[in-house]
Amino acid sequence: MCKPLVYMNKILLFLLTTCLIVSCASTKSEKKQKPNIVIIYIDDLGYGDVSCYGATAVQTPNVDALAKNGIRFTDGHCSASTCTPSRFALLTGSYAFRNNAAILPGDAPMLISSSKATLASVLKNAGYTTGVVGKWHLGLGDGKPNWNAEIKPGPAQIGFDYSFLIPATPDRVPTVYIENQRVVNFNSNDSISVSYSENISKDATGLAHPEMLKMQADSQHGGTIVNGISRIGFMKGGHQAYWKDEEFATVLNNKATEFITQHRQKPFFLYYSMPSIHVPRAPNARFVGATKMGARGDAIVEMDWMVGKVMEALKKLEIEDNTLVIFSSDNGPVLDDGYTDNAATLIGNHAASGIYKGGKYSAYEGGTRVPMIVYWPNVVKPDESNALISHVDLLASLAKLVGEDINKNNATIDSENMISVLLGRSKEGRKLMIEEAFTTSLRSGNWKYIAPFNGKAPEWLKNKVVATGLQATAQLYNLEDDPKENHNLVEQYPDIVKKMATQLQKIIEKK
Ligand code: NG6
Ligand code: CA
Repeated sequence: MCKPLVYMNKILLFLLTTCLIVSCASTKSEKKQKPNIVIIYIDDLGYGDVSCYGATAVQTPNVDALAKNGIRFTDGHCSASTCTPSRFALLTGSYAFRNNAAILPGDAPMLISSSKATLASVLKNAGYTTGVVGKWHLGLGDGKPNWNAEIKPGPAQIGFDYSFLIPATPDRVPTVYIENQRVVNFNSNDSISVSYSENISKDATGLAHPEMLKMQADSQHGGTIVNGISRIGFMKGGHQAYWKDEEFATVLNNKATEFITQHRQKPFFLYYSMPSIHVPRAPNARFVGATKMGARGDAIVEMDWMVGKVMEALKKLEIEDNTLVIFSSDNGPVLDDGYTDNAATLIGNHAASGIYKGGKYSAYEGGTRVPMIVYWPNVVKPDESNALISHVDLLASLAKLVGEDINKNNATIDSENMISVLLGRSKEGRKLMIEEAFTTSLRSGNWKYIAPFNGKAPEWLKNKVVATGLQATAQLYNLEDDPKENHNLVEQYPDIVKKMATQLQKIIEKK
């Protein structure tokens, strides 16, 4: 062979080998680059409750830092204006009405079937170690859970490798933590039973002994007293396992940061579901008096501290750059939610829903439009986005991010892949989006159609239905001119009403 040809061959061989090495290395590093994912889900935090969304009576520097260096969404929504439906949608990518999901009592069976794809199972399939810390409120066990044994099905059956839970809500029994399906500090000589229909315990109740209470409560919250606070429901036994509400921040943050530390070497997914600022609001003494708004304001400051500590842990472990953090809330704000903690009397000028009307339970924007921030240093550029987006979209979006094909295993029909919106590469959000309250609303651009309310709401909400936007006849608002939803345009735009009612019905009937 002539010399130049041999030479050429050698060069070719060299180039080929280099290409191979480089491509192997890049697949390897791409694999390594699968980001950790942390969803920080706050309970009952309103659009206007943090300073990066306009609050001045309370400062939230840690949340603000996420917003300043990430994307601050201005039309980001939880799926529903109450907790269980919202969380069902967040985890399964399906609207809650498909499963008749409503606010659950603390002894409800597990709501999500283990055959359904969830954020946890999808990310687990993609090689993630998955964990949930904090408020669950999606039911546990089948039938009435046995709190004295392994409690399943639960998070483990829908893809979570690790769980440390407040089983329902801070105001509902059982008032114990559950770690990996077992009650923490369980004492077999003091077995636990729970009832939502009758008092099965000899322990004092708030209704009978208001003098024993740290804060007074309404009659629904007048059940068993735990830690000086009466709860919804009755509980017998489990005294050694009782939580102390004032310790939530530290206990849960320790669990969350332990999980992060333990799994820092491989991609992990943490669903950190903080119980703040849900009632009963009992922030730690360190935060009492942090604002002039009483317990609700102080609980916001405590929540911000919790966020700061999680971020500090990621920084210390040098994994912050490879972690996608999504911060949001499960429903809009509420002031009086059953306890006398002066949230309403001390509110001053603070607008918990920002400029929006309504809050928790409401069909108006304040019900589901919540702070939503996406933070991922060096990947997500600081920006603001007015794209219309719902938490129901996180399943399809995060699946796409980690290269999972959710359509192959029991796909979701509601979740839309919005990953480029989440990462700030596009501002084109959803064309149509449902907001759930005790009725359903449809957003299409700035138009909002609220379907007539069929009268199905809990007894205790009955005197608030008008305030929560639940009306017997349809409503139509143009949020561009009327973000506060004050002018019902049903009469002026019958064609739009008809069109949107049909679109909504079509989505509802989708199979
Ligand atoms: C309601 C409770 C309320 C709160 C809510 C759940 C009454 C009168 N009110 O039933 O205090 O616990 O349920 O909140 O019982 S959520 O954020 O978990 O949806
Ligand atoms: Ca909530």
